Amino acid sequence: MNRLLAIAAYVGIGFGAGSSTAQVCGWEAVTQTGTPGGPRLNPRVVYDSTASVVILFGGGTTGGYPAGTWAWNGTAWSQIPTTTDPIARNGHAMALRPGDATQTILLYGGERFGSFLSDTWSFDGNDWTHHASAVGPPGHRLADMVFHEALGVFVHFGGGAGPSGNTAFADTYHWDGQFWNAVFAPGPSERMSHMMAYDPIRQEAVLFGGLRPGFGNQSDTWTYDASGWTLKSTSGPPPLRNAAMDFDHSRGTVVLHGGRLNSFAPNNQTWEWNGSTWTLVGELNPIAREFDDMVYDHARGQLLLLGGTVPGLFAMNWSDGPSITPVGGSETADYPCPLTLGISATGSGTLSYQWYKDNVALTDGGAITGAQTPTLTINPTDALTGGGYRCEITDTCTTKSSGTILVNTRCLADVNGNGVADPGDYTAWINAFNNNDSAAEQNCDGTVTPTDFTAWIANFNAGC
Ligand SMILES: [Ca+2]
Ligand SMILES: [Ca+2]
Repeated sequence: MNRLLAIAAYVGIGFGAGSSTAQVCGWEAVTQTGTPGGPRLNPRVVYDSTASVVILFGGGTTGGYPAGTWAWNGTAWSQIPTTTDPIARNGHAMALRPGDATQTILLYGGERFGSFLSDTWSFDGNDWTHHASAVGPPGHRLADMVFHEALGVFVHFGGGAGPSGNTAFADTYHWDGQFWNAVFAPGPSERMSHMMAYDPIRQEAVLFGGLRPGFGNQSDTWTYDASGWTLKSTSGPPPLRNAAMDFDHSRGTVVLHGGRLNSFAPNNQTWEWNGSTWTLVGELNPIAREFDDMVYDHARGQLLLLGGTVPGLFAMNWSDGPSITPVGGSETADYPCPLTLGISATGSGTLSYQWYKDNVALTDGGAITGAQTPTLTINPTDALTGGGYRCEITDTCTTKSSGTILVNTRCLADVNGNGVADPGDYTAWINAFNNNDSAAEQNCDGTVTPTDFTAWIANFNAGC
């Protein structure tokens, strides 16, 4: 009999906000073609919702400052054929105002060969415009900026400048589309290399950490809305600068990765902010990195990480391993008829399977086929077929086991069900046949016909 288990059950993704260290697959390398894939320190990326591409500008390499405005479409990078680009730089502030009619990417400041820039540019998806008369914030490099959807303005905070480059500022500026406006908003201390993201659910900008010259890295979390800055937390990630942070629209949380610790070592942690508390997602080696940037790619539904001290483009995989159906159950093997146990699973990448009986791994051979596939078949079954069966499924994240499927056995020759093959089974078979009772079925074809009598004799001779 071909029996696929029909227990409707589902193993969901098993963590939620506020839990302890969540198990996730982590950052997975994305195959990319095009040139901007190499290491770039302090590049800036934003998501262009009109063209459904990620826009990259700037970043430093050992060879200097790669030029051009680049678009990522999910598989390849291509340079946008602009007529004018801002001069190539790194450590600039860049953010995007979404909306088909209003979309603008705003760029301010940065650094190039030790010079601090204070020019303001906007990009409409096709070309850049230099706002030559705009007088920008005093923090020229390693500031951060978001578009604050609730306030309808770009919000720029902090940054460094000065002769040594290590004079930091605590200034909040709004860009209204034409001018920079200083805002009196007491809040975070002066700093640079901090991280900002906009949280559209809680309608606030989020700021974390950064370097306060003379005081080291900070670990405070602030939010910014119409009432100004609010200190939300002083616990969570360690004191950090140069990390990457953005809002993950698939999770509804702000995600932070990497950065430089006070020890100067790169950080390998990923953290998640739910509006009130930070949760350590995991220490996701081997990509401890700093000077990277992060963006949510709406078209692909992925949080992307790129740039920094490690080459490559990475996407966050929040999975905690395969989902398996069913989670368990019970089954009866009418021996010697075949038994089929089926399992289905979804997960990341190519799945591999391994069936176990009573926690001993099964291999193909003899009566067993499919021991490393979703479907295990035992043909023929016998009195020893009974036991606890389960299947382990491995995806790119981890290995998980199905629940145990308890297999009981029943001897087909024992038609009268008294536990032994005895002469009474002959009479019982005749009665079952005359009544078209399924107990008369002996040759595993699922129907009761006269040929089942020959099969019953064979089954009887094989014994129970
Ligand atoms: Ca019997
Ligand atoms: Ca039959």
